[in-house]
Amino acid sequence: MTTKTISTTPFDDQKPGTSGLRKRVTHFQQPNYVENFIQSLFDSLPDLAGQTLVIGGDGRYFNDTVIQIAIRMAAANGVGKMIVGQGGIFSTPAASNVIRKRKALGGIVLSASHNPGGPDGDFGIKYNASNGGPASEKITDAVYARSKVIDAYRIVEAPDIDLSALGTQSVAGMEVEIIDPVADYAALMEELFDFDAIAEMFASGFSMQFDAMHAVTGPYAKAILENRLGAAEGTVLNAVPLPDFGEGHPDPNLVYCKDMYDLMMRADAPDFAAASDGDGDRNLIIGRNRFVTPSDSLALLAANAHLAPAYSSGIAGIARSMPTSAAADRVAEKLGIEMFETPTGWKFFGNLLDAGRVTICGEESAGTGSNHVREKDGVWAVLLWLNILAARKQSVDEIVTEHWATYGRNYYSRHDYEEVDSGAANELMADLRAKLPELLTSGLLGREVVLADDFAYLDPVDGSQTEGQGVRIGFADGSRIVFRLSGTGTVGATIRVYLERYEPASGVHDRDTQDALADLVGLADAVAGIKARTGRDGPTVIT
Ligand code: G16
Repeated sequence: MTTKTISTTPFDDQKPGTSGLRKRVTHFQQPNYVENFIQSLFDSLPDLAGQTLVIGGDGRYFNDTVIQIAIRMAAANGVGKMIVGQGGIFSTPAASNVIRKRKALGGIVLSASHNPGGPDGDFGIKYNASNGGPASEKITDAVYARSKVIDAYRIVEAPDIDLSALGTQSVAGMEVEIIDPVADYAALMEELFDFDAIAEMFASGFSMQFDAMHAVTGPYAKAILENRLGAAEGTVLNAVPLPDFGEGHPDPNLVYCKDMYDLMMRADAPDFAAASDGDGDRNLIIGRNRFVTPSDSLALLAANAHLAPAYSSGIAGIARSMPTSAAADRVAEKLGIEMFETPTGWKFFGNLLDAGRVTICGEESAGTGSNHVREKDGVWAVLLWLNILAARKQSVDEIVTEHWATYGRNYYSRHDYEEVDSGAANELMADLRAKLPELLTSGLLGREVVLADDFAYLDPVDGSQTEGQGVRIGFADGSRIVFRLSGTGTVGATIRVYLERYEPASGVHDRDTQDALADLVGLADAVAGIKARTGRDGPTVIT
């Protein structure tokens, strides 16, 4: 088999976003687009020769094609061994676990997360480092810099490997090991949680639904919930991963899981419902008659984590992304542990987790996780919830209501304006930044403004500084509006408006969220002129 060096010319748009490079499938299908990005990655990993890399993805359209290309390129670039999930499958947290367990140099995870798939859908490539976590900006910046000047890539001529056959194959002398993508992950979950208590809860009639959305978590949820924990057959819905997610949108929120939400608001609902996204790192949690916001879920999981064996001696600290509500901060305060506020992007939690400063992390974008891997983890969040429910023997609604009575409630919502004109969105953000000093001195529509800045983060572990992470406007009563542009969209720009109002422990906790935040919605539009600038009547998605 021969190694070929193929001449190429650079693309100018291979800058990884919040979580890797995400584009339309058709964009990735341009000649050399995938090869350029993978070669730029390999060129940015100085210790690649002879090392082990992990590869797999969420099974979306184009997954297999890119795996075959990456394997041939790895062989040509001197990689020692590739570990591949059978069928090309790895959930993002399972890939993180395998990278750590097998002491790989890193891994290539193929996913566009919660974005739709199929020939006209989205695709993505991200790199995770040896700690199992998303590559730091140092690495992604290097990949981008390389992608702008690349003039050749290396690839071997070899037939496709058989992705379905467990065991070892060889590609131009490089070992390729195909492993069960579920086994190691399921074993890890069994170490972390009290499976006996959860199984007993199911045996005594506890009912749940888990919507895998025809995405990657189907095989994981079937193996763990139904086969190991004894949940009724059929608990896992849409369990078979499909290249186009059954034409669905694998984003576990109240828009794309509306049927599940409606079911859970009925008197005859199951006890618990959950869903996960394309690559299995996000989660949606709904109890009978109670939707749990991701920000509240983070706070609740942190406050109750000690009920699970893995966290029984307490948690070291909590981290949340800046736009996530401050509900978890109150838990950290009560527990007397450190609390960190980081920019959006799981990569910013890695150093804190590696340094043992935090145990549990979470984001408003439906992500929670812990130090068991270096990614957010949808199935983990569901299992921790189940462990807590089994230990407390209360309903989700009771647990949430008690939590608010203890800590107060952070009414919270995110309004997204998707696929708006990029120029208009950038101008909106620039104008907001320019207004910040004046807001501090003059307030906004009669409301005193106590915080007006563009969030910057100083990483306490490695001292790196990250600027321009979102405009924050805070009011005297603890309410807050945050504006930022999404780093994961593939068309135009997505403006995210995060709204939060704190109601103390003694206050009213059963108001409708949108009603409770209505004044902030008005203030947000007044200061940013969103409707006038985007021509939209209202948000595309409200979560
Ligand atoms: C990714 C990141 C998360 C981030 C989310 C939304 O999640 O890993 O850290 O919160 O995107 O980012 P943005 O607001 O920039 O769109 P995922 O699940 O899409 O990989």
